[in-house]
Amino acid sequence: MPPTDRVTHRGATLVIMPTYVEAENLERVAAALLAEVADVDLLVVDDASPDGTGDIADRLARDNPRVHVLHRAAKQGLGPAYLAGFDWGTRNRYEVMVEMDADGSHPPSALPHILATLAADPRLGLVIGSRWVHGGGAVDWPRSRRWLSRAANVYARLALRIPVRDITAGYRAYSAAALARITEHQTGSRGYGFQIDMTVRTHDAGFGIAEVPIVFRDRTAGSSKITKGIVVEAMLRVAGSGIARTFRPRGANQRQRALAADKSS
Ligand SMILES: Nc1nc2c(ncn2[C@@H]2O[C@H](COP(=O)(O)OP(=O)(O)OP(=O)(O)O)[C@@H](O)[C@H]2O)c(=O)[nH]1
Ligand SMILES: [Mg+2]
Repeated sequence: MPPTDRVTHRGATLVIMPTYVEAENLERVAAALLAEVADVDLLVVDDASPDGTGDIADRLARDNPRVHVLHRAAKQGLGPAYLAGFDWGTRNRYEVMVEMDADGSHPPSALPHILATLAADPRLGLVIGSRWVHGGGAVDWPRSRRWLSRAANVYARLALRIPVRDITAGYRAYSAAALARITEHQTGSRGYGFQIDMTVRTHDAGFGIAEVPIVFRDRTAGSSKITKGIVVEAMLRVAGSGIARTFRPRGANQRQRALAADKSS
């Protein structure tokens, strides 16, 4: 049964948590979030996980009015799950929407800082919980994975010419105004490519982007859904958008930014 639309959430914050086979993690991670940050609601977007994650989400929603669940019929990847979550959040009038993994990698203790940063500057459309700014990091990651993430970010930053240190990060908060501009015609790639594409769209639409440090922890239970295909998809997308941005008419980005600034003033 689709969740009913409500109009009581204008001005509020929704944390969207996509899940696929996270039965070992969801309850603990949701409880930590709701305890740590009093004034956010949680939407779990489950893609028919065969391990009963969706049933756990339903029970959490029954027990706590702050929790909502969107069930989708089959596993379709991270991007489409988030787009469905943003759509639900927009229809329910949330003004800030947060992306957060269900595996415990994203510390809820960092969320107040992320939200305060977004609220403090109306020019910002996106605040990223960043591993690769001063004070951030990834503990218990093997050195090889740390370097892979850093190298991917350097590659993306150079190819896209965007001043963001952690463009693949999955812990981030968007204003509803930015989402309204950037989700149009977004089809949603499966993983890192989605995060990169959304960051580029935010930047090109003229919204500011800030990064605040987070310390990312490797998942301690359940298994990763990241595949080689998702990594290759992201690299190809970066190459494609890098080339497209190179050949865009001079000043196109600046014109778009000026337009956004006009609209928001
Ligand atoms: N709804 C939905 N959620 C997904 C899908 N793929 C991954 N997720 C969820 O998205 C979040 C991130 O996926 P992870 O596998 O943890 O990706 P990651 O954090 O880059 O990889 P690890 O560091 O290995 O955990 C988790 O909460 C997953 O359960 C999907 O196809 N549909
Ligand atoms: Mg993870």
